[in-house]
Amino acid sequence: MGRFEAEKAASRHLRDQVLSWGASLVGFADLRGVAPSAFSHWPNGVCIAVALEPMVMSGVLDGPTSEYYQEYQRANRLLNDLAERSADFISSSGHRAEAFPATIVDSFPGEEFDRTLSVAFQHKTAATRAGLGWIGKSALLVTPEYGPRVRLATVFTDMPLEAGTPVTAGRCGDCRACVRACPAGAIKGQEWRVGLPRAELVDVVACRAKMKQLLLERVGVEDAVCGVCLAVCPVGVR
Ligand code: B12
Repeated sequence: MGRFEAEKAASRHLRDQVLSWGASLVGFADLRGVAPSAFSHWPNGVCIAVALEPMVMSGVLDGPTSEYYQEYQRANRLLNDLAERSADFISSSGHRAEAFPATIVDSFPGEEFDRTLSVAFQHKTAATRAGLGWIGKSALLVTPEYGPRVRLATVFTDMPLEAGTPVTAGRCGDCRACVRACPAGAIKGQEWRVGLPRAELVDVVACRAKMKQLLLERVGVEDAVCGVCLAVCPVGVR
């Protein structure tokens, strides 16, 4: 078997494993020149997506519900487990790997996070590089299969993998469903392309403030979770 055939077979094997453990979508990203310096020694990323329950999401059309808040936590737990298992699986095949979890609330540098509303690596970058979907007007990853109703995690690795075809522009067209529905009025309505600053898509400060208010009012929990822009997207609705 030649190098490319071996890479292809190993990629297929890894994807099948992670899907069999409960992932909804698995893609491989060439991250060279894209990952920030703290991760630039990793050439590749495995992007793992877990789809959110359609029944739960259909209840989120005008704000967060306690069912959605539980679903959000379930997806995070499953993703963090899948990312760890994938890293272990890759390591056992003789390569190096590091899981970057779905949400890393405990290790967020509090004040710096409050100021930037950014973390060290964006899962959506790995996802578009893996070809799993595009960035919507909502600034969310939109997959053809599930729309934006997926949560994500990434595994960095030096394992040679067959990378997907990068997606570099949005495909929302005339649709403005998320722009109209956002309870914070935070989504500006721009079509995404690689390099477009986040601020041109979404007012993240307004989004976070509204999410906190709505979750407290409707669910009685102090956190920042909403989900309306996920729920109203028409892509991938079955
Ligand atoms: C901080 C944060 C927030 C902040 C800021 C949001 C934001 N857009 O940055 C606040 C609190 C407002 C927030 C809100 C929400 N969040 Co949030 N959040 C994060 C977190 C922890 C870090 C994001 C970050 O660093 N942002 C910095 C900016 C610069 O990047 P970005 O917008 O995330 O991504 C940009 C790049 O990836 C770039 N990009 C894409 N492809 C490429 C390719 C190349 C080559 C380059 C250079 C760039 C590039 O385009 C993106 C669009 O701006 C991520 C988890 C993670 N580690 O990724 C979750 C995450 C983005 N959130 C998520 C979700 C679902 C939400 C909410 C719906 C809340 C909820 N759970 O109900 C809302 C939606 C807000 C919105 N419409 O953007 C999901 C998104 C899933 C998806 N389908 O895309 C993530 C990925 C969590 C997860 N593990 O799944 N969030």
